[in-house]
Amino acid sequence: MIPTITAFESSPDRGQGLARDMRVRWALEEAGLPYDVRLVSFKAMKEPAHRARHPFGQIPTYEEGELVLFESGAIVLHIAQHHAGLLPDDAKARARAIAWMFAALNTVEPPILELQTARFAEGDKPWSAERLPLIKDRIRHRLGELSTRLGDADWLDGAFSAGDLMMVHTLQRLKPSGLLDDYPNLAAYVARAEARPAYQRAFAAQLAVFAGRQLAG
Ligand code: GTB
Repeated sequence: MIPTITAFESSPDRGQGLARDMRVRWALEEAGLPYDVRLVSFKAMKEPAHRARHPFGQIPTYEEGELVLFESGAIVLHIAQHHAGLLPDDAKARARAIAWMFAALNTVEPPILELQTARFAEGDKPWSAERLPLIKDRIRHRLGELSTRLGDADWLDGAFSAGDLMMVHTLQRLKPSGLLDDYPNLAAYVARAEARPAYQRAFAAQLAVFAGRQLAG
């Protein structure tokens, strides 16, 4: 059964792969699975038909027969648990890879999201200029710890896993800030992941949505 995912009809990142459907596309490509995409507008995302799939009116969602999922982490974990290529067979290594997925979402991503909020949603507030350096320090702290753990390894725990997929997509959001540049091993880690054929296919697929809209417009 070919799953259907949802993605932005018009992604604010202009096809740079930063929206979270990219994680799901990438996981599906790593697993070698075909998928369909339903594009949704910002208006449609908040309407009952989409809210039935996603209580918070967001993307991505994942439909596979009667199963409907939301939350990119849950979707990637579901794909990884049912198909080879994203989690190790060994039970302990598998548990550690899942821990890295949670680390990406619960430990590394929150301060990165704070930076986006402070810049784009609160940039005009009088306290914004004072808050930004504090958030950047929190991000640097996490990056330093992650950089130390990664060391000169290719991936976080042995072979590439869904943990790396989630971590890399989380770190990519930092690129415009320049903060990653101070951690050459993390920048190389992101570049290594981006060179994977599955990543390239997923990136091209979401970029094609943006390019198609440009042509149509
Ligand atoms: N925790 C959820 C998950 O992991 O699936 C978060 C889902 C989420 O934030 N979805 C966003 C969304 O639907 C898109 S990915 N937003 C619309 C809304 O809430 O109304 C976040 C995102 C959006 C845009 C960019 N960008 O342009 O760079 C990057 C990331």
